[in-house]
Amino acid sequence: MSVDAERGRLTVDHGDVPGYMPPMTMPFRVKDDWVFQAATPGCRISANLIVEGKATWLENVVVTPVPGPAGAPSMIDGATEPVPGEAAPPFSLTTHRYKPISLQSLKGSAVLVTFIFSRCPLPDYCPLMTERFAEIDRLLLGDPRFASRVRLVSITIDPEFDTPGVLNAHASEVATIDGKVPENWDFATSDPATIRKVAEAYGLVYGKEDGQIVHSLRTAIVGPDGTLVKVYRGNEWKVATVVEDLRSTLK
Ligand SMILES: [Cu+2]
Repeated sequence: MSVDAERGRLTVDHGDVPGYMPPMTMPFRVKDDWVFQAATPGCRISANLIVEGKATWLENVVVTPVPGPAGAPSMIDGATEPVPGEAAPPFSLTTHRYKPISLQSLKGSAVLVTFIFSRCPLPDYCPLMTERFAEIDRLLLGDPRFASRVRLVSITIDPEFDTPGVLNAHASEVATIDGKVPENWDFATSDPATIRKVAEAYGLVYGKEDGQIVHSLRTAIVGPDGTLVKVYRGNEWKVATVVEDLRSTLK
């Protein structure tokens, strides 16, 4: 995710380290200087995590570079970290209900936004985001007045495949509460260029590698006035925290 040669650290969005820690985004110390030349945001690395007393670092690092211009588009094109307190990056998309949806049209509601794609094979990535959104919405719906002031939007990063129709089927499969997709939850898509602009404005890094979509995770709360309130990186965030943050956003 980022390279800090000066402090000798790589921030890595990593998978499960079995028996040691769950997937998360965090900085790791690396002792081999060459790594800081080879690694760039968006590249993939594999390494051994060494834990010795209170010191930890990565060893046997292998860097797989970001696909160049000949291959898939670079994953770091334009991704910027959005800033809470500023106006949230706008979007104007089409939902799985074949209706237009824009951040502007959701003014007055707190909006919880995340990025997913229907074919995501990694259980701790998109499927987990969707599971958590369902859990959040289930909690919200227990308090209908609160629920009526919150909108959930899951934006696909695989728009070539995830048409409104595909998202419609996907939502009925994974996002139903009491037998239907809640009214306040939409899955949204658009053309690839529009999606890339929106996703990158929310800090998402993604691209295709060997036909697979490789991506980071971003979930954000937008306040009823369109201000970006919170951005949760990775998948470490808790349902209870988000519900709490939504409540204080609407206070
Ligand atoms: Cu995914």
